[in-house]
Amino acid sequence: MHPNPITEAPSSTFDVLRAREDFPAIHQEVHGKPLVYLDSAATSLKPRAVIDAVVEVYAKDCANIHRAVHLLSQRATFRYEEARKKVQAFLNAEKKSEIIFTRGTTEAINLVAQSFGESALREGDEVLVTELEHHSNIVPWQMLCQRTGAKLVVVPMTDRGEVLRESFEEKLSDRTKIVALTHVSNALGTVLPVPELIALAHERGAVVLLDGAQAVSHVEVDVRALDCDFYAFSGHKLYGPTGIGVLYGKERLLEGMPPYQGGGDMIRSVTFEETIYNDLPYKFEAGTPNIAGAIGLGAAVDYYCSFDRESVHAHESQVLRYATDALESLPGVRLIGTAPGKVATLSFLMDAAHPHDIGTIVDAEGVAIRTGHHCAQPVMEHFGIAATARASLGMYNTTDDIDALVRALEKVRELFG
Ligand code: C6P
Repeated sequence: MHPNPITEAPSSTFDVLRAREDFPAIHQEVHGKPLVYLDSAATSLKPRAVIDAVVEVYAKDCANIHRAVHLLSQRATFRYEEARKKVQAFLNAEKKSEIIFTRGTTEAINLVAQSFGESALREGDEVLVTELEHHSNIVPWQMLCQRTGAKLVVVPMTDRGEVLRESFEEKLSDRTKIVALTHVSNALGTVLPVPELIALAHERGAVVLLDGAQAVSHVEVDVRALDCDFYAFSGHKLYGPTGIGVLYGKERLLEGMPPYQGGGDMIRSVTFEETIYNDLPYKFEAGTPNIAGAIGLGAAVDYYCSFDRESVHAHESQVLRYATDALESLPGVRLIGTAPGKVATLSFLMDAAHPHDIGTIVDAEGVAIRTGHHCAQPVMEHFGIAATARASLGMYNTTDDIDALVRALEKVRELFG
């Protein structure tokens, strides 16, 4: 059992072998080999506590929320709203009403682009993104620019995969109304210097959204210390269920934004003449939400916070250093993305084989990695490549996993020469 995060301080040493016991999916064989899971940037494995929480909702507290007086509905509503409080505390948001449940990061960004973006942007205004963004933090803004006549401006990255303050300042202007930045790059693992970029954007009066999909499980996130205006993340990359995510927004901004979708629960009253919208956060949660997903996300936050997060991050950094050294010493391997301070992700190429062939051969050895453009085609374009192989870490990975990856890559070299 892990300590209760509310009543007990987590231990300052991270016992990875003990943590591994919490993740049932790790303990299986694929293709007759023990699974080595190195694809947590795509989705993390789920601990038993999260699986149990979701099962319990369907087995016991199976009811719709905010709608009925019967006990099951009251229990489900209570647990859903408790999950919101857990996320509030996790992000250090000032108010529970600033936490909106969405389907994931993608929906959270689309919500801001459509609701805030359409009311805030005029022709000639600018939306600033970086070359490092995931498609989810490009396409919604492109669509918004098409609708409003605003312009999408891109801050370039360096060949190491960094975003420099000077390049950012150069692209920022008095016409910049929205700055949408990834906190951590999914393709390269770069951690952007978001505190200083947010401060610069605010000096110009722009509103800042951070895409935290890859950040929440690898770096400390405090939305008040960062002073970001919006923060988006997905539950499934934080050891939680798929189909649930979060949009944090400053109350002042959320209050002024029109609803994103219309339907049940987002209204206070409806007549054919007029609809009065509900208060925050319900104004942005139309229809029956992913109740079990939100409760499962609450369990994931509890689970993750039951560890001393600094020691989890230190463990991941140590495994990443080990992996970087190991891959750098393999002949014919080239790392893509070498920004100092990067986290959890290693993109690489091999002279011998195409990334998809690498992925297929290492899979036969039991090693799960992702190959392709990682929904970050502009990053690939920067390096003049179509795809990379990507190994990405979760808290449960060990240096043994990296040794297994290296052995599998040696097989690739043997086969492709
Ligand atoms: N990246 C990856 O393998 P959703 O799909 O809404 O949960 O998250 C989208 C998303 C947005 N921003 C970043 C930085 C991301 O990494 C992702 C998801 C996965 O890298 C799947 S493409």
